[in-house]
Amino acid sequence: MTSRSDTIFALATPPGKSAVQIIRISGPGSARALRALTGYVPAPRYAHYASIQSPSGELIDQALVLFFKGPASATGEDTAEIHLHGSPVLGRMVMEMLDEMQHFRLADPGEFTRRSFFNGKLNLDQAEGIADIIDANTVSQHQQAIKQLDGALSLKTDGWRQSMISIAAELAALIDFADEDLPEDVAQKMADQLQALIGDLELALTKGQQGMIRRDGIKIALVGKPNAGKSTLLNHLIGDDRAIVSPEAGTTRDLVEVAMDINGVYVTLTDTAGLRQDAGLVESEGVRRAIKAAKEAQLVLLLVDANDHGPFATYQALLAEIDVPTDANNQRVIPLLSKSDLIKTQGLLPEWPMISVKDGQGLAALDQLINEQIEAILPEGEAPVLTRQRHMNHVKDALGYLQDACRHNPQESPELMAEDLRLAVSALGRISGHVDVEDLLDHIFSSFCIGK
Ligand SMILES: Nc1nc2c(ncn2[C@@H]2O[C@H](COP(=O)(O)OP(=O)(O)OP(=O)(O)O)[C@@H](O)[C@H]2O)c(=O)[nH]1
Ligand SMILES: [Mg+2]
Repeated sequence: MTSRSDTIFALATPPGKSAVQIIRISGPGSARALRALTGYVPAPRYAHYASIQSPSGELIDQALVLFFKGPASATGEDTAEIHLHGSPVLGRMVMEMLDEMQHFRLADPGEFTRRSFFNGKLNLDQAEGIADIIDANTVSQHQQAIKQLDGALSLKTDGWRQSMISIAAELAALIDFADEDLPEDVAQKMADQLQALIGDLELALTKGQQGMIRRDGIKIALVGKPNAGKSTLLNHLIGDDRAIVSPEAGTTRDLVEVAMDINGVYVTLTDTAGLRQDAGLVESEGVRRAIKAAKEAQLVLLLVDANDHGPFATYQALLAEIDVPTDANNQRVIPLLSKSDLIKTQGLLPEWPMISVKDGQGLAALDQLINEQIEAILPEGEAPVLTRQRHMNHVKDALGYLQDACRHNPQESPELMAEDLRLAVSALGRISGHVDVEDLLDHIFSSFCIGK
């Protein structure tokens, strides 16, 4: 049974040997724990050098201990930190001592942050920001996450909510004075305000696609017929011998995924099985996965062997097979003529980049092309505030209600319009956790690890 009145503890640093490890404690027993371990409770917010002793009085470690009196703490409760030397056995000994104490237990994943939320220290979107900061692999992911922790998303959605609430307040006045003559432009003014809000939400949704891509990383898939040189190119791009290369057609069967940091953007490169119709059972599964990877990628590098008899027809056939729209906003296909060292006539198809991993032709240009594409998918500028599908879903819901609200005439049926606005406000409130949040909590906090 987990209860919010329990005192929880967990290792806040990664397991394993290190210079220092930190055990965090939160709950009403925090002061009691420090007294049991060190013999006293240090003054709040001051670091104290203390001897940690076992229940039988043996010295276990010399440690730094801190006490924070709630509500002035990260979780809003009494909390404590014990900075021990980084020995796993020592960490276990102290945690076992804590576990022996009454109403103490190991924290569930994300439980510290969950308590911060319940005690009003964080909004839900800020809690997600913490998870994203810890998970960030690149500078741009970090920048987006710190903005969210700083409350950029709550600020935006609160602004929208306030605008909707003020329109709803005007509608309430219309309901109260239904029989009186109102200025003619009232309905028009409201329609304009609603349209402006709808425009804002639509723009945020469009930019939110970029926010999600920045958070999850840009996916680049290498696709082509067997033997086109995909694995060779992957190995070159990552500077490592990751994928098997051989003259045999059908070498790559499974997806080979490699994560990279390209100019601060998190990018996953995926090498795929060569596409062909007459593949055997295992290879067909590889082909199925290759097509799926191509559909999920924002950028597809479509390799056609420069020796191919009809490169353009091959390109068309491959395009048809992966069935990826070439003109979609966040999805692009770039044809590449590979193994250009093998053909004598250059400029076969002047508009297609020619590359040869063997003699290096076109590789610098390809790097530049990939950089340009990444910039096109994630343009510089103000970072988007919506970064997760969850945010997008709530904003889409709110948008739907606003569109419904627009269909009513505020003078004829102000109450119906007000109801749609209430629903829109409530949908947006779910982003920061202002309303009806219980059902969302498990989902959000379950992705945290223990000690957060
Ligand atoms: N001359 C030349 N040969 C290349 C080049 N790139 C790859 N090759 C050769 O082409 C053959 C196939 O290369 P891979 O990289 O295995 O091709 P693939 O597209 O991954 O093939 P599958 O995994 O079977 O679909 C190998 O023998 C490579 O050495 C190149 O730029 N020039
Ligand atoms: Mg291969």
